[in-house]
Amino acid sequence: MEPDPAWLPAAAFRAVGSRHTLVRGAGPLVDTVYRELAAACGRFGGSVARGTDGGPCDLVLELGDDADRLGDEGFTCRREDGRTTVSAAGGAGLLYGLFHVVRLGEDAFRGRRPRKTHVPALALRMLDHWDNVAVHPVMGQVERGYAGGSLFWADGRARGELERVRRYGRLLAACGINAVAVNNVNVHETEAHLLTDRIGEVADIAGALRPYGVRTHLSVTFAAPLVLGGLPTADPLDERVRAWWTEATARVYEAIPDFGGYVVKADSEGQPGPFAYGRSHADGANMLAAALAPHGGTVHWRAFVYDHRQDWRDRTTDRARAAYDHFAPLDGEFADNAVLQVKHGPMDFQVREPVSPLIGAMPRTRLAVELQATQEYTGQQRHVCWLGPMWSEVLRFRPDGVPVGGLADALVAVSNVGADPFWTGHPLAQANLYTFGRLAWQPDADPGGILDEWIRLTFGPEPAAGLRAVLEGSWRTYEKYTAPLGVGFMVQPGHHYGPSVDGYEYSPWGTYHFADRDGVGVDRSRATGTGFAGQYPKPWAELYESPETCPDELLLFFHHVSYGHTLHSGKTVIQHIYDTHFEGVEEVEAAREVWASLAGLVDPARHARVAERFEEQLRSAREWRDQVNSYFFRKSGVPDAHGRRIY
Ligand code: BDP
Repeated sequence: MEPDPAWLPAAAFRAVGSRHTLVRGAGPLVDTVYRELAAACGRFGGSVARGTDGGPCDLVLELGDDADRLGDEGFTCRREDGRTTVSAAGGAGLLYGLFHVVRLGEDAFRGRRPRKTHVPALALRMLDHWDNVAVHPVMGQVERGYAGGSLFWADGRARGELERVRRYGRLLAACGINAVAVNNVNVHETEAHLLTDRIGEVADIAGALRPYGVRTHLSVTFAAPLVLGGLPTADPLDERVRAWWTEATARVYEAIPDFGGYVVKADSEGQPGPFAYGRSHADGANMLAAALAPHGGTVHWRAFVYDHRQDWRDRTTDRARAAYDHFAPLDGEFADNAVLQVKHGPMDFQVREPVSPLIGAMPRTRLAVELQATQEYTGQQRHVCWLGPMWSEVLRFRPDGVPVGGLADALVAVSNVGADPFWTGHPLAQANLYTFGRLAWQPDADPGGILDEWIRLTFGPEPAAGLRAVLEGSWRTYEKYTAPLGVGFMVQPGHHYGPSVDGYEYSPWGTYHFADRDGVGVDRSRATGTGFAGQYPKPWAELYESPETCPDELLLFFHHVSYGHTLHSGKTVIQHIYDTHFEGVEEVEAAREVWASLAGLVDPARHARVAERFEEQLRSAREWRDQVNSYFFRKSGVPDAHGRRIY
């Protein structure tokens, strides 16, 4: 089956493809711009010329000289005297400018447009693929992947479908993403070799992504000097180890001159790291940073470090504290080309978490904020769950005056893409990828506007209202029928799909809700709990400290309260749980109806795939509702005020 063109169908190019265009400038990405236009003109009857010839034309795309202001990726767009002009200082900027005009469609060619400057707020807008090269016995080809196999790898080898990879790069460029890490952060034996003897396979992928301005990064194992180099140690302060990394990195750059750098998960969930040698995470990161620095590369060092073998009987150990406790004391110790990559929440990509207090706590450290586009905990691409509003809340959150989107150097998402013909399994999950790219470009953008943009580009105008109705509130709907009020988890252990009310309650993972006959939630206050609330600066520390001021949606993340506790909404906790779970299912039913009504307005294959997924979503939502409601009814003994059936 021909892969679905996603948000860049040929039709989106109608406006530019039917115009007369002039492309001025040289370089590989300018060539890409020209090729895109030539293909569009071939389809829609316009023409495209290259060079300085200023003959009659409607659209000019040119390399100008405003490098200081625009950087390599920015561009300006204006329209005067019947001509639309995009100017950029670099080829990447010109390509982004072209996609900007494509997004504007006919509007790009109407009336006057004052010159407007577009520059990405974040320099690095990156996807991390948790793709295994060899099929992992538990995690499969793609860890937490819900879109078929990997685009890059199959059964221990490069998949070799470079044309598909090229098309992927094109999609990414069209929403502003400029970097991809091509293998899993859990680096198993086979994957480790990508760094050395198998770097050629990575170079092929890099070659396919390069024409669209997407740089390639690699996840590496901290133990590489042991595993690949035959050294007796991986101690970051050992000269042999440092020399090994210097050498290995130089060879990577011989194969991939514009290689982006390394991603490292160290001392986390069983991955090796500097702790084994009594060294700090700054020591570890800086060793790799030193190897990368001469080549202009960056190390992304993940802050997801916590004890995954904790004693559930010990109520004082709090996983939420771990990233801050480990890393905040190291502020100022990381090299300039080391970026600390922090998950947006303190736990692990739950449907609702506060923003990680580590974000904002390290002003002298470069920061990447990590989101999860792959829907591990948000319905695994069988449920519709558009994450734009959640991500926007994170990016607008101000730990200490400056919003997260302004503190970060990079925005990273765990990719939700695979070899599936619809790219993301659930065709509507593409909206998450698109929204991620656009928010990374402009973190304060209105997510609703981005959603509309994606819908219009992907589906055209007719089904737009229905699609908006289906997607807009889908994250809150998902939240309603799953774990309540920020308490998190309650999922099936291991694969994390579907409810399991006590699945993680007596496990070593540090993910507890502490429900008993009297109440539910985790006391993370300073006064009586784990002290996590105290990791925030004012006013957040105070706001979260008290159940009276803590926002409802995070109440059970920060506090253990009785079922009769009254929320700001005026409802008791237990009645809120019942009401939201009934509502959530009703909202899925309603969305399914809306989707059904779009048959005929959406191409049949895509319509059928989504319709089929809605059946599963509804089944699963009912299961969540029944198990969560029954669980809390049995714990609390409090009946539903509306007398609805609880099992
Ligand atoms: C968790 C996933 C696990 C990842 C880990 C990570 O369950 O598969 O390896 O995050 O981010 O959410 O490293």
